[in-house]
Amino acid sequence: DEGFGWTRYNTLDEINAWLRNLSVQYSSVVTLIQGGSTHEGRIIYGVKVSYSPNNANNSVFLESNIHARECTNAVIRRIAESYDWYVFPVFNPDGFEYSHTTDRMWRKTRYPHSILCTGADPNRNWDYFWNHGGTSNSPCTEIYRGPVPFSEPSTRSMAEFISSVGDQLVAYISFHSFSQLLLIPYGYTDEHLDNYEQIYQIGLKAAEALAQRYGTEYRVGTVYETIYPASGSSADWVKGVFNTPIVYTYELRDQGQYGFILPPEQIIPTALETLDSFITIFLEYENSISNK
Ligand code: 0X9
Ligand code: ZN
Repeated sequence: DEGFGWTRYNTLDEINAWLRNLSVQYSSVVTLIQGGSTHEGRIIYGVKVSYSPNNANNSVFLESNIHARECTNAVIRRIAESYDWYVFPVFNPDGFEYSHTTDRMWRKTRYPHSILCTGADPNRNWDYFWNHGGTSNSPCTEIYRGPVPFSEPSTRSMAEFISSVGDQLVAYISFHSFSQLLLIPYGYTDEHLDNYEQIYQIGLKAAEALAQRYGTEYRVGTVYETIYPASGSSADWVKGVFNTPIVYTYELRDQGQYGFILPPEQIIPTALETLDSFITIFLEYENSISNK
């Protein structure tokens, strides 16, 4: 066992061990968090990174791998000491483990909703305009929304955790793959947010910064304008319930050549270009509030 690495896809145990090591090695800054739990009894681990007790109301939340097969393994850097960071690399650990051991293309949770088909789509299961389009009530589909909102222990427990810091968040970012998109809420309606234009312009600048490194092209917009309607996502829930100023969903590389099985050589380039866009988002956001 080589332990955690940035040039390959890590297992759940390796990622959790890495989070734990960070919290031991940088104990004055990094705290290990048990955010929630899953149907199969796993704990959903994250870290809180905080350089100053003054940052509490300037917090940023990052989630990835709510869809099991979308191993992103990317992105996280200490770009700023001026925010508190909540980072949850594996939002769906049951699915993630299953994707590594049994079926690489697994997407959903592992909750046995029907005899024939396992799991619900954890990004259709959140309780904000749940069942408002772009979902299915058939347990055998990839977009099964679950029998009721928050039927999945993982989404329900993470919603509880997010609620405990929800009012302190200035940003919430959800990482997915693939398609090279920077998505803006909402996914349940084609009506634009009040400040859509501002968020869109920030998004365009972020996409421009991202493209500058390797030429990777992103499109910016809502799911209605780019892919397909989708209600019950974590991003919609956070935006709708807490009105968090900055909410984006990334669909990382690529555009379908490799799709979910992106070659590991692309992990670091993906992380670096994403970080470029990320820094732009925060700088532009800081500009926009200081000019108000
Ligand atoms: O379908 C999804 O859940 C996401 N695409 S994926 O191919 N990774 O499955 C897009 C969800 C975006 N929804 C919102 N941001 N509302
Ligand atoms: Zn996804």
